Amino acid sequence: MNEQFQVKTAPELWTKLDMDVERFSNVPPALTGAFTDVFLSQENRPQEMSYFDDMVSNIFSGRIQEIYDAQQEGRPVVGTFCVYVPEEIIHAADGICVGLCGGSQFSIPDAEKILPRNICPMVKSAFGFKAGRICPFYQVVDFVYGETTCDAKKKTWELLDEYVPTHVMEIPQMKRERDKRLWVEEVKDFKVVIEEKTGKEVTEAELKISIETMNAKRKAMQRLNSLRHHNPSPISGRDMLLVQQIAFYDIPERFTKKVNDLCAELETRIIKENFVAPKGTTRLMVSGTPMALPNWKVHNIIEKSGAVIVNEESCIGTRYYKDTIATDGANMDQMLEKLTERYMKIDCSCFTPNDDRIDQVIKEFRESGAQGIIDYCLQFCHTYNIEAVKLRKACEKEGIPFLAIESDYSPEDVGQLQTRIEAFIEQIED
Ligand code: BJ8
Repeated sequence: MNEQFQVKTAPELWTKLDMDVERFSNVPPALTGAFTDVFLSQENRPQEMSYFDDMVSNIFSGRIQEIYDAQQEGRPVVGTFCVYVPEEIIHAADGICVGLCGGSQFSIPDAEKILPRNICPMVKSAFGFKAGRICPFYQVVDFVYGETTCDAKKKTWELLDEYVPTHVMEIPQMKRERDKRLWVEEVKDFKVVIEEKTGKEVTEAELKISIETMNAKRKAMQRLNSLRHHNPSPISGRDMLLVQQIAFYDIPERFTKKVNDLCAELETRIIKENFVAPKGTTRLMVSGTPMALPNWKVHNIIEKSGAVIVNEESCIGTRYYKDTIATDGANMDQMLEKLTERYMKIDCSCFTPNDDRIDQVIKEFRESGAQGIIDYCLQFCHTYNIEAVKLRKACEKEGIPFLAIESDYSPEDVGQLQTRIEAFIEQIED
């Protein structure tokens, strides 16, 4: 499959978007190389993965052109950094929502000219893309919507506003009744700002359609995730991660169809006993901080060490799709309340207490048939790092093998991580 894989270029389009075209020209060949190594080196991949491979091939060209064309027709493009920002409302106002979390080392030097070095690489990578004008997604957005989840993010938005109009919504840090009321108010304000920006009032009918569209997307991802739980696995963890990353860049309806097509193929594969990893392969689950495209580092190490990843408890993973929105809201206020209820179930470590997440990790561990958990924390992410202490205790109590790792986007710790992960797999196999 895909022997000619190449990440395509679009210098004319990039020029229109005021990018640093010369510098950015280095990115497509580098991404081609990384993608070939991580994904195309795998054997017996599902045929339907070719759509997602094509999405990567077109990520800086065809997909940007689609977004650009829609923008020219009057549809505003909104960048987001967190799964707490309600995309249903953006979609209902005919806007386009794209996830802008940074998963690349490439933009970090640009960020470190301005930001302190000792903050989360995801925040630095995101900021560096805009500061250096080296990402077409950042250049095509009309404005961005940040949030007050962690300190690194909320203070970076103040600086990012100098480069691109940056709005911020307050996410509560606790889940008491008064916090829930605050969150409903924030979502209502969010709707007003989106309506002002798009020049289009969100009607009940449009919001209902949008909620159903996103529910269908999340259900397709739930279906896919439960199929991959089959033992032996019909799809690799690397391919699952890729699908979950592309969820933040694609047109929702098209993406849902392609995920369902992939599910149908996996169902056939299971019947035909056509698996990606032989029976007896060590099954691991990853939990923790999100892995934004093209952060494939840990998945690549784990699966090249001989294990298969069978679940991601992450915002680029189950936290994004485990819950859907109840559709029985009779009017706008009720619909927004149902929407906020679903969002409040996202158990980000920025909340305190956050014991629901610990329970959820254990639940997903059981459902996925994993044999151990690797908790992944981006460097300097204090909330996930500290929460790993509680998670470790809970895993010890349940007898679940547990490994906590902390990493960034640089290749420097690959050898050390590999040694620790291989030892963890051996410990499970013994
Ligand atoms: S709901 S996980 S997407 S905030 S890793 S930038 S927390 S220092 S990404 Fe997240 Fe929303 Fe929570 Fe999910 Fe800060 Fe930690 Fe970095 Fe993080």
